Amino acid sequence: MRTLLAACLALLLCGAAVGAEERTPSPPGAQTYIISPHDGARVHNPFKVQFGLSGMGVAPAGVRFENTGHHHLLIDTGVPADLGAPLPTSDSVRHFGKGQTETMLTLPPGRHTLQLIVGDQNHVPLDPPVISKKITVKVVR
Ligand SMILES: [Cu+2]
Repeated sequence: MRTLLAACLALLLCGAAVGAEERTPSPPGAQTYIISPHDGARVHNPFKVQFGLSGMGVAPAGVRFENTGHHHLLIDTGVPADLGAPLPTSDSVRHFGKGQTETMLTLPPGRHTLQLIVGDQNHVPLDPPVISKKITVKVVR
């Protein structure tokens, strides 16, 4: 009985410790990519960005459903160093928590980088992370 109690307690403690750092697993082979514009495109404001996802599904933030996530668009910024934390929200890190798969963007003229990263229901990147190639667009006007 004593051993059983100790085992239960250890399990609880370990469970809590793991839970704090646990990230949602991504399905093997899951990929995200920017369908359009293409890398190196010249675009006019406002322009449409279409998000692609394969090997997993899109679900709104707050919804726990296996093998799903929602898109985040990184604008002129890289992937955050800490992938264990929820993605911040800013002009350069935009959340599509309703499950959107495209957006209209208006950016100042010049070169900009765009990249997608999929987050789980709590906006935490999946493990391993599902990140698109970073593309560059040139906003002409
Ligand atoms: Cu999010």
